[in-house]
Amino acid sequence: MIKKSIIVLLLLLPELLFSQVDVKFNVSDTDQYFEIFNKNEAAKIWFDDNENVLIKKASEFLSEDIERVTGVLPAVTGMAAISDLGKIQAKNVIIVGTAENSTLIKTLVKDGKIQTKDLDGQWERFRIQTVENPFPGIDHALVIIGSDRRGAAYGVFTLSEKIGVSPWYWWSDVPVIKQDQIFIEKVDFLSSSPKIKYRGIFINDESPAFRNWAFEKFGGINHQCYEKVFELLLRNKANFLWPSMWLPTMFYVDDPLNPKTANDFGIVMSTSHHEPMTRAHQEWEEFGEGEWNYVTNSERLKEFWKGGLERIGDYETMVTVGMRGDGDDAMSEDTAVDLLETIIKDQRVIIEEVTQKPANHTPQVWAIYKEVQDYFDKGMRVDDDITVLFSDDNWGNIRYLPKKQTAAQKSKYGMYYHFDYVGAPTSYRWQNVTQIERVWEQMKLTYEHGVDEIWIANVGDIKPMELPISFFLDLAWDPDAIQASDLPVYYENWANQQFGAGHAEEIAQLLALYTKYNSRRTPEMLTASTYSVENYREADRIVNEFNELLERSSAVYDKLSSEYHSAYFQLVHSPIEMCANLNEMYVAAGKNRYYGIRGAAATNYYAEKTKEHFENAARLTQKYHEIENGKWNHMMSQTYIGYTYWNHPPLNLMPGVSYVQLQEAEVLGYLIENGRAPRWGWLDVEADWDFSKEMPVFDPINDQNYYIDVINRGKNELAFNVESNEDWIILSSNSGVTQYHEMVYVTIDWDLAPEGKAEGGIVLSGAGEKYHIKVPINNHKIEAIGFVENEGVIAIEADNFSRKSDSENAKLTVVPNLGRTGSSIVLEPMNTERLDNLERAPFVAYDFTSFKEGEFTVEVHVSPTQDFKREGGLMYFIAIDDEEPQLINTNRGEDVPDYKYAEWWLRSVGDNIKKVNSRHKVGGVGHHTLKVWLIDPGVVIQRIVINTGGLKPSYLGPDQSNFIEPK
Ligand code: REL
Repeated sequence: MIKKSIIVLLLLLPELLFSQVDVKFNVSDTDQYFEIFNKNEAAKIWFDDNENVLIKKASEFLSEDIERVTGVLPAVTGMAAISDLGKIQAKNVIIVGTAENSTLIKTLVKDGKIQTKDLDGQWERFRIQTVENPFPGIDHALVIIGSDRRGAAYGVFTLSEKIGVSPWYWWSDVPVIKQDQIFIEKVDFLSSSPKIKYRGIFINDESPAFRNWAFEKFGGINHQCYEKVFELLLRNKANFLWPSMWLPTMFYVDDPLNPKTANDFGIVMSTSHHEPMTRAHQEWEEFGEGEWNYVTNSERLKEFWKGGLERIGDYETMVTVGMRGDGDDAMSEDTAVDLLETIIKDQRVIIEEVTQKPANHTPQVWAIYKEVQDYFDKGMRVDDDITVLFSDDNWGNIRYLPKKQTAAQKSKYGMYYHFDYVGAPTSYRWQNVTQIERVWEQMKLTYEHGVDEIWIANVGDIKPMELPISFFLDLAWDPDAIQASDLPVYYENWANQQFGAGHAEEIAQLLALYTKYNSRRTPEMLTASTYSVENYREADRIVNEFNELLERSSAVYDKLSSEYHSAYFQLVHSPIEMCANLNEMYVAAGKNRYYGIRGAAATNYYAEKTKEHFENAARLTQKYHEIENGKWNHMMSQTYIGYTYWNHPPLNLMPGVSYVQLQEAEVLGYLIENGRAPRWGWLDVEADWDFSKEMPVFDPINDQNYYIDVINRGKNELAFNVESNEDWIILSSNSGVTQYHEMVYVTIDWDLAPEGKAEGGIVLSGAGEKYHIKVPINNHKIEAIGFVENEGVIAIEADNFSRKSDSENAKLTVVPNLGRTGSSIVLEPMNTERLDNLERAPFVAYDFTSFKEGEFTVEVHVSPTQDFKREGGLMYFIAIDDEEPQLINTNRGEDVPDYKYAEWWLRSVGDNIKKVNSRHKVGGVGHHTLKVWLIDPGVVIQRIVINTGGLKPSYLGPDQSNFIEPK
């Protein structure tokens, strides 16, 4: 596709940072611009041949990227000597190099054409500058200067993105739009250094998907495979990798060219938290002797580690120090601080011996993962040059953040975060379940607590984690550049980058919503009983939401030009389609059980439905594996249905379903919305069983619509009639014929209804039976304000406050889309010390109306943030009306640490929520105000449920209550 006569200004994050570099694809007044490509002629690309090989690589990537856009491959020349220059005539050249080592660039500095002082000694900065008549015989130059080799590469890839090459062009087949001109506005742009020094990913838990894919496509997880990974990292301005290690993968052993290739790409290699001294876990199995135990086998271990250090040579490496047990386990039952201190001391001696330099000349990291936190908590510290890498709880909740350092303290900190995990309560490995909003909130918290040396995310198989990978690495470049209110824009820019501007807004919403829905409960943890079939129409709501998303996604798919289809399928449509199908399968299985124990013919229908969706799941996997002629075969092969414990099932296992034996003749039965319907309750609904023969109470403010679910209990079709005995009772239908079941909806005509409390009735008849159902109403005249009680509950999304008051030094910020249902509120700045003086604490107030008075329970739904401060818990104050505010600890009862699989933790990460309760005495029917004061950062309020006595079990809670504006 050729785009003509449109000026396209790409505004991509992090290009909010780099927006001064302004690329145009069609201009008339060409003098104002540097010409990268025009009329089949491309600028030439020069670099100094004596520079680090990454400069050559970056120059070649730029040339290939220009070819991707224009179809013409610009010539790339490595200048062996500056004297070569005189021999060349060229109109436009792009010069790529470092300030320190490029003779070309140094000559320009000497000639006073550019200056590079502000790049001296800087980390990964770059300058993009246009220069007139840079050298004799050359008219114009575009100079991309790095403060170091990676800086130069990031400058190149910034330009690549601007001309329309997405970092995901290969990994997700994002098309490159063809242009017949590329110009860049005359510019002198100087980037900042990234705020986080080492930014990277961990390819982990990569079998079967990534591993089988790599073996099929590259013959192994070898340097050809890693070239693609390293390129992806550079394009995302990352520099750091924990390589694939799932047994029996060994980065340094499997392909001796792996480390060299990493070094050529400028990627700093390291090994994961339990693989010290660069040696992959599997290596001990292969080359070690004896036990993995420092008490009994230290000499052999030292030898083994020395071998690791010897092979890294002068490649940039971050050496993992410390020791955990064999594999991802604790080293010993007790926290043996002395032993671990000795181990790290001995490892540093090995580092000095091998490198012949003081230990602090080699970057090192000590990972505080799982039980290692105990060592830190017991006071173990390491030398300042070793980065202390804290971690999340494997489920995206930061476990600990350091206290503010004094001027004399110089500790360096990092963070290890997860988008994928193998472990309790149940592994999550199949789809992206991470909301970028939670990443923003937790990593911003991390950053504002001074953790800025390393950020690394466990990304599983890389695919399908493209979106959170982009976001994590963009945020790591500059966490200050993305505020909560920018998050919707981030989605949009990302969608724009992959699929063009046309549908970016809609695609942004699809991305935001599918990740939200998946974050409610991981696909692996879904069961037939996750969402309530019985209460709040929850199960249907989940299916409807997903199917509506799928419909919207299909509409976009149809509208996008076909070149985008593959990328769109990979990045947007397929996760929606697969997860919609999966959720519908579990809801069908839930209904199978629901109708089964109520003896309805619908049982058999939902058993078949479950199977259809299960079979469809296999088809959808197949579809993914077939795109791009099988380029991504295996990538979605992780099993995900039918977990029976934390580890994945060997094969997908359909949820169990039941069938009922039906008699031939039709039989009438019914169930009432939100009503009690005990198992086997059909025995005789007219008898005095504990069974609802009464609909919930209708009132004019909530103006409810409730259903009667007419069920058939026989094989033959059931014809039924429904009649009401009052003109104010409105039925959605008066008769029907059903094989399985059919809903009849009941509403009230309030103009005709009597005042106050009254009762009408409905008669349901068919197959020789007749049932009487009561319809109670309360046509009250209460003046409602704010959120209105319905069936004993008031549910409020946190961002729908009636008033908000920020204080002088702290404010409440809405994080759009964060949470299971709506948006959330958080306290900023995130390094605020506890605000225990209420006068200084910001608050939100929610108006609501209750139809009762008495003791209410308020459930505040907060994200499962850990007590990262270790100061007794993260707290808020809460009060209704004028009562004394109560101090509530969101971490109360969390005394057993997460990694010991504490009950509180298993529940909170599984549900991705914590419901924190407080009791309140509320006097008077009518208008009240609930106030919440946030006093600790990290408390993320998602929603508030006020239970006046009617709350029923469900996963997400009732929908938000009706809201009445104050007059
Ligand atoms: O998520 C993690 O960090 C761990 O599950 C893994 O690093 C773990 O060590 C596993 O791959 C071990 O084989």
